[in-house]
Amino acid sequence: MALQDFLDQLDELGTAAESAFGDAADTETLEAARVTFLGAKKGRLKSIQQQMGSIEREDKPMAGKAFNATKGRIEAAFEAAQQRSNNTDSDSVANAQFDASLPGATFRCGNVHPITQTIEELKEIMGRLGFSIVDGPEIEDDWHNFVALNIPDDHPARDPLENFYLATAAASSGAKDPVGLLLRSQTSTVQIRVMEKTAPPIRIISLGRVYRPDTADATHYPMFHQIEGLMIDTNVSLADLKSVLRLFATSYLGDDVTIRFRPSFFPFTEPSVEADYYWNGQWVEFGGAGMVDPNVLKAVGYDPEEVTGFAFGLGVERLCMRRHGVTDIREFYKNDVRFLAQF
Ligand code: FA5
Repeated sequence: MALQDFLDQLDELGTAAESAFGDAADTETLEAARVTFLGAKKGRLKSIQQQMGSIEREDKPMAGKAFNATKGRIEAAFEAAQQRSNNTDSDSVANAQFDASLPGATFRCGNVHPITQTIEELKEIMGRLGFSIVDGPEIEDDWHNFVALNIPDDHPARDPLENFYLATAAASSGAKDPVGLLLRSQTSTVQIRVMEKTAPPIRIISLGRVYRPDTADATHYPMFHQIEGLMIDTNVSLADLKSVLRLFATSYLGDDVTIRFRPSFFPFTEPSVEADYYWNGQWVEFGGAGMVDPNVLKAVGYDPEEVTGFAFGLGVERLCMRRHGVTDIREFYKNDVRFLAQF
């Protein structure tokens, strides 16, 4: 057989195969076309291959090369057609299953985190008692977290093991005393910030995150929230503190709540008390409080002979736990929606 005739046949076969595969509308037609062109025994490609034996010896290399190229071309056309057919099939399966009368997929609505809900409620209760809300920074300096609160240099509350000092932020802050920058360990810092800028009378609360390197257990977490209250005026007494704290506790926890005050010590209050509530057979501490120490009043420029005041700092998580019967503070921060969706 002449080489040119062989090459012409190959070319014609390639074109015919491409068109047959391209036209195949379903898998049966495609399979039939595959058998016609690529069938192992009687396929048209196979029969052309058999004709190679009659080609002149010196033309054989060229004929072989052309044959392989055509084989590749036909196989590629088949694979492309097969791919198209698979896609169309899966589309048609999806289309067949789509039922426009079915209700749409429902989306679960998120809800407000229980601690955020508690914060909102506490603000509301204290708002009714005439306290306004102020905010303070979470990164604090030595002055507001310790010095102005009458916490001396050698006090254990300053220990690096009790605080999250910020080495990086401190170095780059340009603050007067950069070594002392830390994540605030209590919201009492806000008392100082308010008194520095405002003349008495004062009646504020501040709610926010505080940080302590406490090991997490059922009642402790290294990041938690406090509500700080401060009232400064002429003739404010410990009796006022007691009434406000009792009203606060019963408004949030319910009239049946039993609370008690224990004598305590805080460097920034004198006298100081610890407030506990009774729950699950034991007393749980929910906050500290006391009459603002005269040294603190002096540090912010007030005259302790003219004004007095009380302050308190309560753990928001502990209040929320009591209210909702949560026995482990860690549940609030596991981000388990099965827990969070209950509030
Ligand atoms: C203070 O932080 C004082 N600043 C409170 C205060 C304010 C006293 C104003 C006087 C005047 P204390 O360290 O006890 O006090 O913390 C107050 C409350 O925060 C505790 O009673 C407790 O309810 C809560 N609390 C303390 N540590 C944790 C913790 N790791 N996890 C969760 N709650 C905590």
